Amino acid sequence: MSAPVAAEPYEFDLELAHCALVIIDMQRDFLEPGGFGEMLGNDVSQLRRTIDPNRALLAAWRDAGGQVIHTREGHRPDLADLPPCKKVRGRGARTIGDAGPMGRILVRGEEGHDIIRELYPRADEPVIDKPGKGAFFATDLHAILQHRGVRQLVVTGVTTEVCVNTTVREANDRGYDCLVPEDCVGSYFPEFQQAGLAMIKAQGGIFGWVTSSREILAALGGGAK
Ligand code: TIU
Repeated sequence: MSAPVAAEPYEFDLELAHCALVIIDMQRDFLEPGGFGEMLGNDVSQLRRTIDPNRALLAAWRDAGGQVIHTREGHRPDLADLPPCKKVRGRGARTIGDAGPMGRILVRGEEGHDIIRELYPRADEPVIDKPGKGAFFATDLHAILQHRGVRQLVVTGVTTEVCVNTTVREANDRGYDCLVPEDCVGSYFPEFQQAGLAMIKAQGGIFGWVTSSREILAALGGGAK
């Protein structure tokens, strides 16, 4: 059964039984004051405004019995999966794998790599550790979604124009319909927030649909199954 969600460029027919909420990279190093993101000079408040809407959506989605998947961007402690170009990009004094404000930067198992406590995964919710920007590259996400009969994704998290956009594009090419609630995705750069969302819904929904969490909550409240 599907429930209509008001969206752009047109209504999205949410089938909860075949839809997963995919929360992208809500990690301490990207969102918390004093983390890697802020160390690079970014304004983390631009990302932190997504925490409350994500928390409300996650709670309602769990209550409705929907599937939830979390992702984290990061690398093996031995950095064997870190492309040399990603290591040196930006010419920073400290880069991925080096000691950062919350442990080694973007290394699995370190404090800064973990998901913020407000959106912490439940034990039954898969966490996808991804070495790239997209959640499908070099991960088992597609296999997990296929085994669970998932055809649609609600994609939230950070950042809108980088890991969210890359994941939506990868998902679109693999045959998933993607719905992105604008208040649940964030960018350090307001102009990229706007452009990142505009690119998804342009040309009749070239990569997917854009909505707000309010509309998804309304569909869930209306008994989406
Ligand atoms: N998760 C994610 O978007 N990773 C990034 O590197 N984002 C930036 O905006 N740099």
